[in-house]
Amino acid sequence: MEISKIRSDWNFEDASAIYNQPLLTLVYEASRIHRDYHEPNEVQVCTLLSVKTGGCPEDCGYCPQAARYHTDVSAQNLLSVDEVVTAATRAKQAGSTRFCMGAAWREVKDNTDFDNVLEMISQVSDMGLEVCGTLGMATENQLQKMKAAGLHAYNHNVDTSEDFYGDIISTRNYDDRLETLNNTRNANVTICSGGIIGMGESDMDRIKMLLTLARLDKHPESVPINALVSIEGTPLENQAPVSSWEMVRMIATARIMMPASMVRLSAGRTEMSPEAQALCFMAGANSIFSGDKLLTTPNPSLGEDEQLFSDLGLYPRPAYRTEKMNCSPTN
Ligand code: SAM
Ligand code: DTB
Ligand code: SF4
Repeated sequence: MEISKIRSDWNFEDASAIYNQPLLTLVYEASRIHRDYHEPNEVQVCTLLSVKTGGCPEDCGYCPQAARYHTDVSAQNLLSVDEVVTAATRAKQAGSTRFCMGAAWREVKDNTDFDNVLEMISQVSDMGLEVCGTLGMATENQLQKMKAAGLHAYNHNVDTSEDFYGDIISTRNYDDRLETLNNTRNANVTICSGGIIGMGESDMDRIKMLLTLARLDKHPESVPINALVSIEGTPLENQAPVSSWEMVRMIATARIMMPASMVRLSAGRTEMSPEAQALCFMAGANSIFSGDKLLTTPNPSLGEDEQLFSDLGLYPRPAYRTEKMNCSPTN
């Protein structure tokens, strides 16, 4: 069968028809496309580290790190370069090939904290890890500096549809988000952008979010799909948990629409059975975060994930395999 093409001309009807298929038909199609572009038994293991926690001025309704909500997270200053290198060394020893540093900032500022982050990027990149940063809004110039320091990817999630965005966040708008993604592309840093399900959005919002990403001239090289981790003290504290079927549906649709991208099964795995996670891998997820903490919330333990990999016969993906991928449309 002919290999599926990479397209940026998706419309709502196309995306909706894919998303609304019976689940097993959807997973079958996603799995077939997954095999055209990826090794089906290879899953990248990534580690997150919050290098600057809490005290954020933004009002993202899901986030435990927003200063205005009363959550268990207390604000901390930027970690030292040594602390970050120690964490990255541990992550590498535990099998991670990608290391993502998160900061609870609205935007990157040109100050000494940023100089320190550049040094962190440089040292972690010298260890052979793919370095990803998620530091809020950033200019092209700042991204160029991070690129020169060794940054491989910048994570900046669109989170949901443009229509629903204002229900979740009021301190910035969708265009701000898209601008940073554009700056990332222009600085030649790979894009990591996805979203969260379970915030009260409709199926239409989920489809529109994937359309925003899949209609970019070049698809994001990396698409994290998160289930909301509902946090006491945030406006979304009482959201009903998403079912695993919804994660599978979202992952499969992302895989079909963005065949060459890494689709990352991100937050929410503590609530998923091994069987449900296996179905996510079948549907095209090829990355997880490992270690018992995401940024501030719990994640399955290393031991549980080793068991999962062993039961399913999965093996970790080496760093920098993205060079082989091309997320641009084929004609
Ligand atoms: N401050 C930066 C920003 O917002 O871009 C970077 C860090 S922020 C914590 C990174 C991403 O984590 C958010 O865009 C959101 O998608 C995800 N996130 C935050 N809190 C979450 C939660 N409670 N459940 C699921 N995902 C969450
Ligand atoms: C992404 O999409 N998910 C990760 C990463 N990008 C930065 C973060 C999930 C955070 C979950 C909430 C927390 O641990 O604070
Ligand atoms: Fe949380 Fe990032 Fe929003 Fe700040 S900008 S509240 S850290 S998601």
